[in-house]
Amino acid sequence: MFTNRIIDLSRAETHVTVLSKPSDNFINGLAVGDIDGDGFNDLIFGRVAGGPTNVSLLLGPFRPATTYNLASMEPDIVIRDSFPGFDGFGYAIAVGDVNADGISDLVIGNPVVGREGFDAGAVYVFKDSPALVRGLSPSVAQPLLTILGAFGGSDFGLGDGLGRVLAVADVNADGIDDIVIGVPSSIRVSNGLPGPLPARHRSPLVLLRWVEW
Ligand SMILES: [Ca+2]
Ligand SMILES: [Ca+2]
Ligand SMILES: [Ca+2]
Repeated sequence: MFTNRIIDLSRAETHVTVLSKPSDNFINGLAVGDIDGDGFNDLIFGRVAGGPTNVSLLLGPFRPATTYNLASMEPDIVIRDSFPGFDGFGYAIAVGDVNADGISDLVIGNPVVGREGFDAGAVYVFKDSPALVRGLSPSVAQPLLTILGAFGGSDFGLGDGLGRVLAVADVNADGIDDIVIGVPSSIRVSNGLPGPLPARHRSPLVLLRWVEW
């Protein structure tokens, strides 16, 4: 039994390590799930790699005591935003079977997708597809569903920033995974009218359940 144990990564031996290219970076989004339905969990992560952000997948199983160095190998799958030019695709990533077909799906946020000049943000749902299962790399992936955040207007021009925070789980216990979306930048004014200061500041969590998309 571990009690108040501290692990110092500078001294610990990791089971599996994934290294970015020296010129690249991983970004916030990170998730684990069996996207291709082969029974082995896969690793999904957002990254900046010489251009707009993308979401990359390494398909399991992972060999123990192995370093996967992206300086000398490519990820199995790379997904790029279908709205190029907004550099936040993969800021948040979650995995779950949201359409109840038995295979995990990918839910990806891009909080800087703009609408009329404001960071409204968007959340995409990518169904397991033949392209994903075969490990192809669609340069522009077509999501099964796109959820757009609200833009500025009476929200003081901030936009919702949808896609910064995500979770997928069966919240309402109907056996189907639901999508939970945080809206961190949402600012509303009282009675819906613009004013000099927000009368209240709400950061809602939104729950979406599957409805035959
Ligand atoms: Ca897998
Ligand atoms: Ca599914
Ligand atoms: Ca549910």
